[in-house]
Amino acid sequence: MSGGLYSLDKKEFDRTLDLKNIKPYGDTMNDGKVQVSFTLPVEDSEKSTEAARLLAEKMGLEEPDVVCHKKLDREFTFYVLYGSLKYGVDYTSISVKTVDIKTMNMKEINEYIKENIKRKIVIVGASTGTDAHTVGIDAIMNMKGYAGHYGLERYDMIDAYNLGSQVENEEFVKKAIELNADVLLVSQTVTQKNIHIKNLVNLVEILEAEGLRDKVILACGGPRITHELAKELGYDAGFGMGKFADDVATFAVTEMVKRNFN
Ligand code: B12
Repeated sequence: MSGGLYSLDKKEFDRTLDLKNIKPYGDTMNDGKVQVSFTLPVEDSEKSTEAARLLAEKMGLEEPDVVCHKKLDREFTFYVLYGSLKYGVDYTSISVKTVDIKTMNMKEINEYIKENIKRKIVIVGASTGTDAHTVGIDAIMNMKGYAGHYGLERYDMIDAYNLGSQVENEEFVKKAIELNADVLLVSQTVTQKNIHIKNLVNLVEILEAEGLRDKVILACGGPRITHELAKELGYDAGFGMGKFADDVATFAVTEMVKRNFN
């Protein structure tokens, strides 16, 4: 009898796991159980609850249950549904481009800079364009850091300048020149209508026009940024959720040494 991931008596991995058709795990292997939530722009009624259920079926959920429907307003209702996803994916065929580094801690990074670059480095960061989200760039740069990882302002061997949010690309580049930046960090949170792509590309174009692109390490980050996307857009690296100051600092300093920035 199989009781989920491990059978109770043998503590053995569930052999019914099929990596070629991997499905969400709820209670037992391959049950495909997921929870979805969304809002419909209609009143809370039996009819709209049925609409939510039918939508879940169209998403590929078998036997969906509407477990919560809550009126948000006269004409908006919020739903939570559970169901079993029909689809799986071939896990063995997936390959993802990632930043290939072994992250050092703050102390190691400071030592690395002292030994290999032999001077303080300058990092300038901002949330650019119309983007008003500051929490991401603050998490990376602020002295106190985020989730137990000190921000770049705390590093002895780094002069970190956080320009804040809604910084125009032209202004960002002007400041980078003024501060003689080695590393530029861009945070982008809003991706509506692909605004992040236009904005990120625009920055690369300005840097190229100024003849600066090869003279700086350029990295971006945000909840919807991947390393692959960043590379495609002309950045040296991209960092998403769950990445911290030590990740980007490790990348930046090792890249500086690789590219003889000292
Ligand atoms: C707080 C917040 C706001 C606040 C921001 C206040 C502030 N001072 O930052 C306010 C209310 C202003 C706001 C406004 C808006 N917001 Co808002 N907001 C959020 C919210 C709730 C949290 C974002 C956050 O702080 N996350 C915490 C940080 C720590 O996470 P993070 O940014 O991902 O950062 C981590 C990594 O991504 C990475 N990282 C981030 N940047 C960088 C940079 C570098 C260089 C590196 C290395 C790493 C890195 O490191 C961090 C730590 O791991 C999210 C929803 C959510 N729950 O995520 C919506 C959300 C981001 N907002 C959203 C939207 C749509 C808006 C508005 C357009 C709403 C509106 N219609 O007006 C406006 C846009 C305003 C503007 N011009 O930018 C959407 C974005 C959807 C999209 N993909 O485009 C979200 C996802 C909400 C949603 N589900 O719809 N928002």
